[in-house]
Formats: sequence, structure tokens, C-alpha cells
Amino acid sequence: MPPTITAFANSPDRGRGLARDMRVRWALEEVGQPYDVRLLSFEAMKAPGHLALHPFGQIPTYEDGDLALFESGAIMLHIAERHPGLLPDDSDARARAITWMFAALSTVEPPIVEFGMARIQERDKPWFEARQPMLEARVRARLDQLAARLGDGEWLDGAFSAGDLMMVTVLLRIAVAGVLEGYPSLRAYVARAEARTAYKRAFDAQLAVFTGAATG
Ligand code: GTB
Repeated sequence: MPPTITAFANSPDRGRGLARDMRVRWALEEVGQPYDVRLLSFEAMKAPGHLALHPFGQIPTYEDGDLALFESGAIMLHIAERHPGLLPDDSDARARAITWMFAALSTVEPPIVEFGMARIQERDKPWFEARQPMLEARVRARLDQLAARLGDGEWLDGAFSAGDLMMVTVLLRIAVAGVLEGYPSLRAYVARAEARTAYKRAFDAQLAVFTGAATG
């Protein structure tokens, strides 16, 4: 039996690959692991059946036999540790790739989410206009630092790894808001990742949910 992941039945991004099931789908595609998807409505996400799997009532989750996981980072690490292709064999390089996963989730993603959430949820609030420049500056500070580290490299640390996969999914969220304009090296980095066959397969699969073409 292939593992089963959960995803939005009606993703607010209309299938643009921004919800966090995308990173899990992409990781599974990179390692060539087939998977099933259980689509959930917002109501089903908060129902006892799903809360037993995910204490916060969110997607994605991952089930494989008796193992049930939540948190996209933990799921991706689990996949990367059990299949070749996403983490280097060398133990130091492996540790650095995992460090980039955590950097993406703990250091780069929070200001990006904060910026994005304000644009969605606070547009009608009196503080919106005043707060935006500060939120955008926090994002840009991280992008400046990330671009400095990437330099003219292809990936963050040698070959493509789970660290790049996670970082790119985080950057994609800001790319749609146009904030990557002015960061040509980061745009090229994201484009390189989007050109990967595994990325395209994952993207097409989650888009098919929105267009109604999904089969499973
Ligand atoms: N830390 C958790 C993880 O990494 O797995 C966060 C999981 C999470 O935020 N899940 C979201 C969710 O289930 C979906 S991905 N939300 C429903 C809820 O909390 O009730 C976040 C997301 C949603 C939509 C878009 N979008 O439309 O662009 C982008 C990202």
C-alpha cells in the first residue's frame, strides 16, 4: 500500500501549488514513491477523525501502515531519510541539508507567512497600510541574506536536496506577490527547481484537484 497524504479538497490558491501538501507531493515525486491523496473539506479537517491524525486540524498529514505523521517538515524529513535522492550520503553534507530545511521553515517562512496573511486578512484594518512596509522589510532582509549565501550557486549546498525543496516552496509563496522581483538569483533558483520533472508532476497533481481532473 502506498502512503496516503491529505490535501485541501478546495485549496484557496486554486491549485497554484502554495498549500503545504505541495512540498510533500514534490518530495515523494523526487524519490519516486507513489502515494494516495485523501482530499479534505475545511469541515472534515476539524472533525474528530482528522484531529486524531493532526492535533491542529490541518493538512498535510502522512500515513504509511501504522505510522501517522503531521507537519510538512517532519513528513519531508521522514521521506528523505527513508529514500535515496533528497539527502546526501556524506553525513556532514546531510546535516547541512537538514539545516537548510530548518532554515526554510524557522527563519525564512515566518516573515513570509506574516506578510502574506496580513495581505489576506488585514486589508480592511486601519493599521494595514502602516504595517505593510515593516512586514515587507522583514521579508526582504531574509531574501537579501539568502541571495548573498546562494551567490551564483545552483543550489544552497552542493547538489539539490530536501533543503532546496523546502526553501523553494517557501519562496514560491512570496513569488506570487511579486516580491522576488529584484532578486534575479533567487528567481533563477526557483525557476531551476520548478523545471524539475518531480516538481512538475507534483504541481500537475495538485492542480488537477482544482480543475477536477484528479483521479485519486
Ligand atoms: N506547520 C504546518 C506544516 O508545515 O505542516 C502548517 C500546516 C498548515 O498551515 N496547513 C494549512 C491548513 O491546513 C494549509 S497550508 N490550513 C487550514 C487550517 O489551518 O484550518 C497553508 C496555506 C494555505 C493556503 C495557501 N494558499 O491558498 O495560497 C497557502 C498556504
